[in-house]
Amino acid sequence: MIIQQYKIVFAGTMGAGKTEAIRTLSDIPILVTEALNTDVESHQKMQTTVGIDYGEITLDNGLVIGLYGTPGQQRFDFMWSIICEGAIGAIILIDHTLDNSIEELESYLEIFQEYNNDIAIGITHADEAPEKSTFMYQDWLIKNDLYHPLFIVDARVKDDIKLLLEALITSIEINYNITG
Ligand SMILES: Nc1nc2c(ncn2[C@@H]2O[C@H](COP(=O)(O)OP(=O)(O)O)[C@@H](O)[C@H]2O)c(=O)[nH]1
Ligand SMILES: [Mg+2]
Repeated sequence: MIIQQYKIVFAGTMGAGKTEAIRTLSDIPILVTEALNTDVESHQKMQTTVGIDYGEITLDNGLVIGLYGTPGQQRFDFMWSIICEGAIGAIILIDHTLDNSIEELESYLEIFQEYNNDIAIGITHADEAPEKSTFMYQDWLIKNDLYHPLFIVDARVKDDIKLLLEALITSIEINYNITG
């Protein structure tokens, strides 16, 4: 696997659409790598393997960005710091159909803000819970003085995920001017 200089990490609840989003965006067939759990202290089972998705997208300016999907389960959180190392930003996907979707958003933001402050949020599966309002996410962000870009997206729809990625890249560009 060629490790790209620039990487963006996809995180979020299980089934939210991380793998699908990477597949939707990637210019190459996505890869799933196996990572070995060597963190014996917090994880007894030495041989646990976890899947990490990998794809790549070439931006209009020719910049190639590696897209990394993190395992969704909380118990694999030791992996996140490894995957997030050197990432220029993160996309957090939250499944809107979850009863505790706000709490999930809060906890993923809390964790990933430690690694990186460039985060875009995608609320997925909204089509599956039309009776549940999606306004609460923006309200919650404002109430908590957070200004991450947030969109209601479907991970299967390329335009949706591109919008999310572009919002993230814009905020990264403002901070780092990576495209020079
Ligand atoms: N109905 C619906 N399905 C979605 C949406 N986003 C993703 N999916 C589907 O949800 C399933 C789980 O997605 P996946 O990418 O495997 O989730 P992951 O665990 O986050 O990697 C897949 O079948 C996706 O196609 C959405 O907004 N609406
Ligand atoms: Mg997945």
